[in-house]
Amino acid sequence: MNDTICALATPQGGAISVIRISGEKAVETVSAIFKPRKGVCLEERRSHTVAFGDICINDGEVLDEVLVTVMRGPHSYTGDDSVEISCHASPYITQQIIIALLDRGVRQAEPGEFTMRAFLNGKMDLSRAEAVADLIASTSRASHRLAMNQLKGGFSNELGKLRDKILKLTTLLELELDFSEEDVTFADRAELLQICDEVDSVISRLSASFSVGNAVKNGVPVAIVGETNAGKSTLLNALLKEERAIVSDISGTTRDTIEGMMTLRGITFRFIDTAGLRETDDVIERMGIERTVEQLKKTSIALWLIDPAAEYCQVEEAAKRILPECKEKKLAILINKCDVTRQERISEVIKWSRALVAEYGEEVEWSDSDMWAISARQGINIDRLEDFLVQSSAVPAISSSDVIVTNVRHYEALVRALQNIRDVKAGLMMGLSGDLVSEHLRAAINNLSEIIGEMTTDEVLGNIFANFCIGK
Ligand SMILES: Nc1nc2c(ncn2[C@@H]2O[C@H](COP(=O)(O)OP(=O)(O)OP(=O)(O)O)[C@@H](O)[C@H]2O)c(=O)[nH]1
Ligand SMILES: [Mg+2]
Repeated sequence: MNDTICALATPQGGAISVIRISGEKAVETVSAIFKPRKGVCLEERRSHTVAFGDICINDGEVLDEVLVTVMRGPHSYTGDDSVEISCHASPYITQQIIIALLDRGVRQAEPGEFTMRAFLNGKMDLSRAEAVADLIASTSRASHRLAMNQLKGGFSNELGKLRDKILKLTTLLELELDFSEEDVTFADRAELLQICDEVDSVISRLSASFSVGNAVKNGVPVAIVGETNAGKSTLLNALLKEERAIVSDISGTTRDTIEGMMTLRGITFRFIDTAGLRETDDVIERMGIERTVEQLKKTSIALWLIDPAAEYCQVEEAAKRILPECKEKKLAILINKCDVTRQERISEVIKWSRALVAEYGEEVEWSDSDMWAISARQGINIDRLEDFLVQSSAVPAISSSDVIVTNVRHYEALVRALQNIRDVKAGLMMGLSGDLVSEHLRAAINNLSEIIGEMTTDEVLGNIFANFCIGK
């Protein structure tokens, strides 16, 4: 049986709170504690109407004046009868209303349970349900667009078309199987191969879009690296425009990685400030330095900060650790503290750095114009850095019809489907029999079905919805 659930759907603070109730007994339970000021009781009201009245608990004591919205299933978000109570946002009031509901047999909802019910009731497929969480978490125009496109079903439609194509392949092959006794080859294998190629190219495009989708959703990772005291934490704070990391003139101030997100011209970046690189006997600092190198591996853009007051050997030491990890990454070399450094010295450090990149920076995406002097503390030439970041992010502008994969779960299923389609192609080309080939076709269909949730286990569903907020 579908029991009735409730949750506070709005955060603490603000003027109004919304309590959501959904399930078979939603209307009658709220009706038991709600007295409309005018008109008939809640049970007799039409769907999708709002009633004004009082919440009365403990023998008729008026707790609050509220608005109650009734949405009857199946035309509600969850597909079940649903009620929303908009009350004043006092923690006492919301708590008392929820206690009154629980006393009448309603259960507190799990995170994402309303959306899970919408999925189980067939109101939306799984990839659209996941888009709801992305929409709530969206922080930029691009991440909002991606979530909205997915919610509107763009991705689901594309998957539907793919499945139809694969099903067509299966049918053609099965036809061949049915008549195999008579030694007739119905399916023209050239035609089958062509359909395979079409499917391959669509899945390839979708899975390749994940790198963009992931960057939009989670931010383009940018590591800030360099020797100790170069001013990395100062730069992080300057970029984020807040005092996120501790800055001091003591070498080795930052020991762990510190992250901060910010959006520049519609693109979200995730900046990672790291422990300064130097030889050290300090165990904790050494662990921090190992993390720096690990972080560098995971990012697509690196900012190497150099303190022009450093000795050549210190800069070379940092170069040896940083540059080999920057293969195929965009790199900017920033000569910091230009506010207190003579121009001749800056020119000298620029000359060293150029030579060091030539020596240790094989395959690094870097050109001479990707090196300039800044002052992290005074904010000098930070705008040039912002230009560099936006140009290097490789995140294209996203239109409202683009289908881009943003979810690891979808990406992994697509990669598996692609492998199966490639196995089908190989089988067809080797002239394998239809039944051997169709096994991979069925597997590919299953992979796509996992994404929209036609084939999922309770465990998978539990994991997905556990990441939602309570009340959604
Ligand atoms: N004059 C000047 N000083 C700066 C500038 N940037 C940073 N500093 C100073 O340099 C010192 C070190 O700065 P941090 O930002 O802590 O350096 P860091 O690279 O994070 O150092 P570690 O965490 O120890 O690796 C501090 O005293 C900063 O105020 C700058 O642009 N100009
Ligand atoms: Mg620091």
